[in-house]
Formats: sequence, C-alpha cells, structure tokens
Amino acid sequence: MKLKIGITCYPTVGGSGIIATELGKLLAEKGHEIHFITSGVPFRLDKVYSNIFYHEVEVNNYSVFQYPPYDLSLANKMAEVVKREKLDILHVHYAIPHAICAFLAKEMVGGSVKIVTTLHGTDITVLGNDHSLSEMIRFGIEKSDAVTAVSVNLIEQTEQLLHTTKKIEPVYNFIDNRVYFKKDCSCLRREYKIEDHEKVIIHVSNFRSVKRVPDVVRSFAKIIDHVEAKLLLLGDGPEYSKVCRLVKELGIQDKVLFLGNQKHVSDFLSISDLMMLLSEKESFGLVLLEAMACEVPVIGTLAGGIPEVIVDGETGFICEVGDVDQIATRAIEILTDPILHKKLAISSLQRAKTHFSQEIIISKYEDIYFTVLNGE
Ligand code: GMT
Repeated sequence: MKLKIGITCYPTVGGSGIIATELGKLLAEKGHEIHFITSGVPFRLDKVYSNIFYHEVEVNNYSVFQYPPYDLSLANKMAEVVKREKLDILHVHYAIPHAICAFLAKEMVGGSVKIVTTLHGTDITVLGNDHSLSEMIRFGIEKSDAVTAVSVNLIEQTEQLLHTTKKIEPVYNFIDNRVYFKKDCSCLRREYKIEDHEKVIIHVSNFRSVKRVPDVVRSFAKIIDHVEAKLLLLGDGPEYSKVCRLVKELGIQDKVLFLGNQKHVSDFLSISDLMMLLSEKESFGLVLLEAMACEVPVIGTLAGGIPEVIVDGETGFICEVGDVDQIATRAIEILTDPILHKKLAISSLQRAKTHFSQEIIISKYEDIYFTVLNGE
C-alpha cells in the first residue's frame, strides 16, 4: 500500500534536515507520495521527483506581532495540506515546535491523520531542561501516535528529563550508500596542496560550542608533533572565529584548512584518513556514519549516542570528552599503524552497511507508519 506522507523539518543545513529530506526522497523512490511542509526548500532536495511536493510555510510579519507566528502558520499549512491532499501521516522532525503544530493541525481538520514524531537531540538535551518549554515538549511526545529517537541514549535522556510514558522507538540515522562511499578524489589533495606523505584528519560540524571544535584543534596540534598531517575543518557556525584565533595562537595556520560549508562532503571524506567528532552532547553523530561509509576510521567522545555508532577498538576509538592527550594518542596509533588503519576502515564500512543502511532504516519507518495506521 502506498502512503501519502507529510514531512516537516528544519530545512537548513543540519543532520535532522538531512535525515528528514533523505527519508522523503527514499520513501518517494519506494512509491509513496511525499509532501514537504517547511519554511524553505529542504537543501538536500536537489532533484525533481514527480511524487514529491513542497508546501512553503509563509509567516505573517504583521507589525503588531512582536514575534512572527511561525508555529501557527505551520499548523495552518499542515491542516490545509492534510485536508486537501488527504495525508495518511504527518512525520515531524523535532518535538518543538513541530509535534505541537501537527497536533494542532490534526485537531483543526478532525481527520484520521497520524502523527509520527522523531526526536533528534537538542529538543531534549537542551530544551528539555528549560522549564518554559519542557511541559510542551512532553505534551507533543505524549500526543504523537508514534515517537522515534535517533539513539537509545536519547530515549533514556527523554524519559529521565521529561518523565514521558509514551513508548519511544530507536531508529538510527542512515546513509544513502549510493552517495557515501570511498571515491578516487586524489585530485582534491593536489588542489588543496596536500603532500603525498601527509595524513588528512577531518572534522565536520556546525561549530556550535557543544561540538568542542577547539578540542579538535588542540588534539591536532599534538598529533602533528608525531605525524605529518593536515586538518580539514568543514562547516560554519558560532565558534568559527574563536577556532580561527586558536589555530593562529598555536601557530598551525599552514596545517589547518577552513573549508566552510561544503555540498560534496563524501569527496572530502574520500581523501581523509581519520574523522574526529569530539562533542560533549551528540544524540547520534551523522557525520561519523558518513565517514564510516567512506571507510574512514573515527574518533568520537563518550557522549550521548556516539557509543552506539562507534564500536571502540573495532571501527575507531571512543575517548573522554575534553581529554585531548588521550585523543591525540589514539589518533597517532591509527595514523602510524597501516594494519590497524585498514582493520578499522573495513570494520567501519561493514558496520555502516549492516546497521545503518538506507534499506534497513527506511523499512523501520515504513513499519511504524503501517503500525499506527492499523491502530496497533
Ligand atoms: O548536530 C547538530 O547540532 C545539528 C542537529 C540537527 O538538528 O540537525 O543534529 C542532531 O540530529 C542529527 C540527526 O539525527 C544527529 O545525528 C545529531 O547527533 C544531532 N545533534 C546533536 O545531538 C547535538
């Protein structure tokens, strides 16, 4: 049976927007009809699909409104699309405000549309502690027909912080292995003047303080005392200038390449020898998975859902948050032992395929849709 599914997410750069958009594209490839209801065209929606539709949420900027009412406009648009297109499912990414808007839309149309909410992280780990919003987040979760979270750790945190009773199912992030695989991108090394003997370490993030990008730079400064290497920093965000200053202070400007936001991340991963994600909060860490699919061993921190992605000693290493000495030691081990590097790279690819492939995860979401529609 083919479904009509509305998807709402934040359409800008970010793991949750990527997951929601890739999910929509893959569901469309399986024949479902997809309606994105968002404030902008999702940035990964880069191709024409005859069964994908985009409905823009227009926010009224009437001068009397001190704050433009995005949430209400979204709920209104959801109700309109549910009614006109006869949607079966509204799959919203993030409890706040999207699950609340979906609930409101459902009340408005009085139909049988089912709400599936996916928790991605910061709605719980940051906002869950905020008393001005926590009751509302809990309400959004309890009123959804099904709730998923991107790691078991995120489920535990949700239950601890919000005391929810709703069953939350873990559905991990996934990668499209037609996009994320190791390619021959040796020309990129030449373009960026990376010498043949130099190793490449990569970090990709939105440079928010939770990502602890300074730890990546400090670890790198220790690594290059032992191994000739370059550090690629992909992404942009609030701590960008702070990181630039640190690189200068440490005198390693010629070894660190600031590449900003990049569309073809898998090309950069294909020339990388190691990925570092050293966050203090991370519900899953999609970039780790992208690296693993491109056969890049990973070093992550003992935070959130990262230990559900990395098998310590098998696909990479898990280190304590902020322990730059331990991180550098592990990185040097990986970069100086070709046998260990190969073993980690092969296991990473294997794990990406067996645990986090698009086929497995998309089927899980479909099963959830059919379960709620069958009233189970
Ligand atoms: O990592 C971010 O700051 C972006 C954030 C988002 O909203 O896109 O990512 C969250 O969702 C991703 C997709 O499920 C997860 O892979 C990231 O781990 C999660 N980020 C955090 O928990 C900090």
